[in-house]
Amino acid sequence: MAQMTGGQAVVQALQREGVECVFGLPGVQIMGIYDAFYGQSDVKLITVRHEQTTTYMADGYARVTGKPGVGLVVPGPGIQNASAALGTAYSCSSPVLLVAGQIESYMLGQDKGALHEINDQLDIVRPVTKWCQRVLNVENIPAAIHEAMRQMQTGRPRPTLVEVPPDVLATIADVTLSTPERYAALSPDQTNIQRAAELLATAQKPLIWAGGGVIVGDASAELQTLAEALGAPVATTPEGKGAIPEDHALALGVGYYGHGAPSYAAPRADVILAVGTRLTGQMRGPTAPRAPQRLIHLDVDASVIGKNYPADIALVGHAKQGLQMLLEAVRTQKATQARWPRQELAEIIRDSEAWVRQQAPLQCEIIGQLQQVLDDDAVVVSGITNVGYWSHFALRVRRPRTYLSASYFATLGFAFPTALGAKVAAPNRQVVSLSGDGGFMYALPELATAVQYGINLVALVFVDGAFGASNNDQRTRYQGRIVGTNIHNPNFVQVAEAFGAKGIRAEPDKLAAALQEAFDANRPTLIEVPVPTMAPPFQIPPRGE
Ligand SMILES: Cc1ncc(C[n+]2csc(CCOP(=O)(O)OP(=O)(O)O)c2C)c(N)n1
Ligand SMILES: [Mg+2]
Repeated sequence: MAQMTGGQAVVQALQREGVECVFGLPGVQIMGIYDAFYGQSDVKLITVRHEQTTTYMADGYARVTGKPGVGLVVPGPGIQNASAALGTAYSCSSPVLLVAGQIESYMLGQDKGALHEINDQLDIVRPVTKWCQRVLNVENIPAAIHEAMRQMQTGRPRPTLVEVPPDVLATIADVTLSTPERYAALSPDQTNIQRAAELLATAQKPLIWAGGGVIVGDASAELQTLAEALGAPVATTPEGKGAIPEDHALALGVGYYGHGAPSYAAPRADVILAVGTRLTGQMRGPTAPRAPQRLIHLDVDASVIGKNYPADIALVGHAKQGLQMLLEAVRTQKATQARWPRQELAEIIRDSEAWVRQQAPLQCEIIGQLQQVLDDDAVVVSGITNVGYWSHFALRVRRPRTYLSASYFATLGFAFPTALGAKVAAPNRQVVSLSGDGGFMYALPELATAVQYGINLVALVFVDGAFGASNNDQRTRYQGRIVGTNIHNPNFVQVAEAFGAKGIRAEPDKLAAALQEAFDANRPTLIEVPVPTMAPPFQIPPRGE
């Protein structure tokens, strides 16, 4: 027990739980927390230029490290500004704790229009958090932060929020810090594992769909071993990209909106094992599971099983434990010998690559240039931009936690600020964000943050003078009636330089050299790449539709 202010209790509790860095933006109600960062070096404070970035950075940090990321914002508009990023973290099952201010506790619930007041503020974050709580006593601050950590490290990790009024932050009390814990994983029911193993072992053509849950659950090694034991090809969702090295003979790559090698392989499978994926309803056309295919669904979140597609066998548990148990059970079975001939898989991949090259030649050129200079452990944040979508298919990713997408939230503007957080987590690795000219502008002022804190990432900005996906939609679905989708741009190279960052302009076929120059400079760098407006894969109908 020690005497401290509420603000100090927040920072000390975070430190106890292993938090090394907080991404914040100050304001009167949270100055008690800001003050507690003064004169200590255990927890680093990075101040950004818009609240969305606090939470995007916390998310990028969390996804690269696997540890919770923490943001800090004022109430009302602060929380609202952060909420698109909170929703992104929610859709990506990312452990992000947002610490938020409140109005004075004696003003709560009266809707008198206090500074930054939103009456019942927690109600607006409930749909995008797993758990949220108001703390009204200094003594309860460590327990609330501990519970947030527990929520994010058990079951399906999703964002949490703790709010503390300023008078509570200012109060001095005897505070006992909580002891950090390691939490047990959830194992699926052994009887169901046995049934699943029998089904898999007798399958002619088993296929595995690996989603973000494999990566979040650090189950890549188990996934690969089971795939090898079964001779089962592995399809991934964009969120699961990197769950198996994409140069592995059993790796099919990403299936997305009915495209990619999984769209050729999935219809031929007789038994599908889905792991850590909700099997999105966006699995259009040939990628969607359908009868008489048998579906085994393993997920730590029981509510996603059977939500989009009915499951024959439900396995509720963590991916790592579930896959390990399946492997042990499969090894006791007499496995069917004739599985996917290597030749068949090689042909599927060849056909799929040919389709991608034919549909998206310039995007493939750009992604090929990237691939030339990216290390295996480079982190790529794939934004809501044309090259971002095509990189789901065309970029070879070899490690988990190195390819970050926005999942079903598809949050325009997330790539650059999320990459800033990724670079804080991995300062000695290459970190690259892929943004369009529309999306990059959402967080453009954070170039200042990158320069101020020496966050030496590379931001690629694809400049087509348009909200390209919407513009292409008008060209194709609305008979070329272009309205409100062209955009005026600054000279991005000059903008970068005005911020004190490095700016480079590179044609698509010169991108590798520009990227190398950026990595060698080891400074925050923006590379402007002129491109025409191109078709995104989700605007191309899948085969057979
Ligand atoms: C927050 C949010 N607002 C709007 C959209 C809709 N949207 C999806 S893609 C897109 C255009 C993006 O333009 P740009 O960033 O320039 O990328 P491009 O498509 O041109 O490559 C828009 C407006 C979205 N996904 N998210
Ligand atoms: Mg654009």
